[in-house]
Amino acid sequence: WAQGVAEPHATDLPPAFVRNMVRAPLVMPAPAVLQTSGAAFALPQNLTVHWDSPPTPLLLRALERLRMRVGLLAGRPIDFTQSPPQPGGLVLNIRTAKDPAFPGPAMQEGYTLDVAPTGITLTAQGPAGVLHGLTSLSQLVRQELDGPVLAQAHIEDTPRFAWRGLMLDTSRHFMPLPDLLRQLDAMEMVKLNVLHIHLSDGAAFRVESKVFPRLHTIGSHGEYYTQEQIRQLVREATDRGIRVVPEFDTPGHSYAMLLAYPRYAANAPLNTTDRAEINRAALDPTNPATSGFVNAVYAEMAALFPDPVFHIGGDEVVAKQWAQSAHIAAYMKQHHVASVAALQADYTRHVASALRLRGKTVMGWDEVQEADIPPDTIIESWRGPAHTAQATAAGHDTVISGPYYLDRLLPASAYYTTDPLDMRKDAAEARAAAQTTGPTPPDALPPPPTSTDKPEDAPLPPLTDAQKTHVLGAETALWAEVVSPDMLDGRVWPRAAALAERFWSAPERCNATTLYPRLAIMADRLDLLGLKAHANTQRMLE
Ligand code: TNX
Repeated sequence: WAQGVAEPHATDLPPAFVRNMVRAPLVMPAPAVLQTSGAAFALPQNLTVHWDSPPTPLLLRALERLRMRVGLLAGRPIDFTQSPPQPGGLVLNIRTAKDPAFPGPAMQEGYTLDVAPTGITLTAQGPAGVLHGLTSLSQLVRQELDGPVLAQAHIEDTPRFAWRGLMLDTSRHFMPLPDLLRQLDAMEMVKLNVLHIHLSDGAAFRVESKVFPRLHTIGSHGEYYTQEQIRQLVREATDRGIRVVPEFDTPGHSYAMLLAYPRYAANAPLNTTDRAEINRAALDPTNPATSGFVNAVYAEMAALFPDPVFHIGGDEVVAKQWAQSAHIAAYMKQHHVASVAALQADYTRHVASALRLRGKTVMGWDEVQEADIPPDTIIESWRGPAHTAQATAAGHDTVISGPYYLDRLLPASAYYTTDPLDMRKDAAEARAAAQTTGPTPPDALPPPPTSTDKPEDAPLPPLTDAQKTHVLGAETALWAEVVSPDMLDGRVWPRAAALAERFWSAPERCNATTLYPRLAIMADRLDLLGLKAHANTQRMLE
């Protein structure tokens, strides 16, 4: 919005249209199938819950969250009774299978939900499907003048992408644990299932280390998560079906680690306050002790996070940092290392194989694919579709984040209209196209390039079906150079709700025309969960 893009304003829409929209059940992200007659029935004071097989403690906690949320959305408390049903009372039947892959890359998330005055039935493929079904059920509650009602509906639902992430940068600004926990509640509400947490960068290293305590005593400026807090974060995320993928960025973006342990630095001195310098400092990959140090740091950190995926960063190694260092240049010559990229590849292979022995799948920003790396490395594409094309063609599983950087301050619709599989350059091109040709319908391709377009901006050929199978999904990212914790909710929400729909729903289920009124309602719901999702909605709509 900073660029002042013209957007339809919610209040520009016909009032009847908005009213109808609000009266129709709003489940966001849009389910694959939602059938409704528009009818609704009074929400009872008491709901009897019947499980077809004994629920795990995790599912019982999910049910209690549902009870709390329904109470908030309904404006009055509701009681749940475990079976046997009371005569005449409404019964919520929950059927689910066990899913040993929960929570994780292969968890089963599908569910069906039937809501009628004669009873509610939720049938889920596994625990993740139960969580999603309960969330959808809560979104069928609304307040009418004569009391809260439940919309009658039949829902069949399953996500388009298995990886629907939110990346938060806790290095540039520390985000205290309660701020993160609030994001988990909001993520559950919109079915985002991966919290990618950027825990180390030039600015700070944010996790307590028992092996290398200077990492947090020196490297965090006193603001870090204790290991117990990390366990709590993972527990709360797991409860909500959310995976936590940690990132500790090396060999670039490592000033904070080097401040603590300067002997592994490529360049001295390390006494700057210049932000660009802090961003540039890199590890010395030619010091034989460096990868041992990193392996030990990674081993300690990897043990804190049960998810199989561990993100090693790998972005923006500034060639000069290494090439200008006399001893690194001499090493490269002596060992016939042809380029800085090849040097980084050697380093990546080293730390990746150590992580692999610990059962981890390694993930890195798209720079890590500039040389030979193991095929099971997951690539996070942030520099544009060419990198997505390259990674998927090489058989790497890929997560797309470049078009979804929230710190670029684009309006919600500019992010929303960019499909992860669209091979246009990014949301900026989508906006430019919208400005020259009128509003871009969802999923429209950009106009053909004109002669003034730079060649690198030209649309790329679409991904082949084989390449598409390697796109795990996408994530929206908030870099926090200029985002303090008090600004967090307003920067992320409700725009991340729009992207959650883009990542969950099939393109034909995404509707840009109704996006803003729907986001306004979602922001209301998120505020009920304790967020400040409305902090920026006015600006978002401008
Ligand atoms: C580039 S995106 C970075 C981050 C910055 C971001 C925004 C990426 C992998 N690296 O270190 O925070 O730009 O300034």
